[in-house]
Amino acid sequence: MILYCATSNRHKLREFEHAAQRLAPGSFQILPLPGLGELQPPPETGDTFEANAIEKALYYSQWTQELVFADDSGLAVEALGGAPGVLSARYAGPSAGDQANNQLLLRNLQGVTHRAAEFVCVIALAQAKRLIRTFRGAVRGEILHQERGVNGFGYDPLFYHPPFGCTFAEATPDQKLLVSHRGQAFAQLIEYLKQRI
Ligand code: ITT
Repeated sequence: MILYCATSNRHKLREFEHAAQRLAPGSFQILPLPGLGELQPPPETGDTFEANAIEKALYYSQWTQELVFADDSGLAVEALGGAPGVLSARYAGPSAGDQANNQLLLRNLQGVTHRAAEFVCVIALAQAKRLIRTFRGAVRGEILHQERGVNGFGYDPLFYHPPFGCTFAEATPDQKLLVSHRGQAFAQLIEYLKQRI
């Protein structure tokens, strides 16, 4: 079964491709939505991950009759009232990269001892401008005082996962998939689709 993934983030796409191979080998083909790069992205003005995931999935599903899914995800830090949250990709500005976002997070947590945080991922599944369902995953951790590891992307080098004893950027892709917000949400999507086939 073909599943079009509507994301401009190549790291997310890679994680979904890997997840499909591991969780349902040979059953699902994860492909980037054709032509997505030429489309104007939707504004993502929602204040929840659900709202933004639905907005993206509905918007991108208008260009195909196949199933399309979109992911809205981010990091919610307790001491910052849930920030950066839905603004995770643009925390340090509209065109900020991972490095600038991570540095701003560290600055905003200077002197803060309570460093609990949660990664959240909501996947919305849609077909031809009709929402089918959403799937949510979350994983808890702590924000370190400096980056560790080179795997993953985004806030992974700062996100320490106590059961692993390392950051998500030090974990292997297989380890991250097992516990991550995206791995959990995607596993629910796969289970849902398996029941429908
Ligand atoms: P699309 O909207 O095109 O999918 P995006 O990167 O803008 O791409 P989001 O709006 O959902 O996607 O923002 C997600 C951001 O949250 C991402 O850029 C990272 O900064 C952070 N993030 C999400 N999942 C992460 C993960 O597994 N590891 C590290 N950071 C993550």
